[in-house]
Amino acid sequence: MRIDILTLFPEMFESPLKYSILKRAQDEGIVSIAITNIRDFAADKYRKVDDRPYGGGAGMVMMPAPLFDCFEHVEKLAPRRGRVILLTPQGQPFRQAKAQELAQEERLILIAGRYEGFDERIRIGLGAEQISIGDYILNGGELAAMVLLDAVVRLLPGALGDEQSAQDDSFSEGLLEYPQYTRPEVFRGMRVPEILLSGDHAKIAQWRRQQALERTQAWRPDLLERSDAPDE
Ligand code: 6GU
Repeated sequence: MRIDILTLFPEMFESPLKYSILKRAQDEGIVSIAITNIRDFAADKYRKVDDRPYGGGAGMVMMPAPLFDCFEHVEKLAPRRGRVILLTPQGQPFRQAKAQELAQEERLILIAGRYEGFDERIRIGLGAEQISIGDYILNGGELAAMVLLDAVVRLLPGALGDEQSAQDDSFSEGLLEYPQYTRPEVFRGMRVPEILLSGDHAKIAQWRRQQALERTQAWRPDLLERSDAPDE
């Protein structure tokens, strides 16, 4: 997969891309990630990319011209156009199902905005879909783009090394995860549940399933209302 990110703060992406799974996935050619600075496509000598909103009001709005020029440059860097995604609090909520859907694509173009928002003609003219990572306001779309990127790349074949682990994760089945334990058997008076030491794999699977259902009921009952939740 190729992922392009258009941003006014390319340096923000440096560290997250340098570690762990995102680093390894790039080194192994599973994903290729390219960051492009929108400001490089500003037309004037002040490198201006935002302006005051028509109709008045607080804050500044991302101008269409630098973004269109930047986009058209980036589009040509690879053969396929792929999905074009604007990160904005106005977007559809980002969930695991969307991450799985995006992981099937050959190319994504992510656009991270700043200021009060994008000139509406950016969304319309680029035919972009809009994604939000939650119902709160961030200072810009960069962290949201990184969240999306992280969630999608770990689903790409080979990215985790262990194919089972993405399958078992919370949400891949619409439930929270069962509790996990590692050594020692007793820590500060707290014992590992006996069943996990029994070696009875069928019983352990059953117990884990029950735990996952109970915790979801207790902590995230909203997940059980969803259509992808298991019937149990
Ligand atoms: Cl994608 N952008 C901003 N600025 N705030 C957000 C968001 C995105 N998702 C949730 N809050």
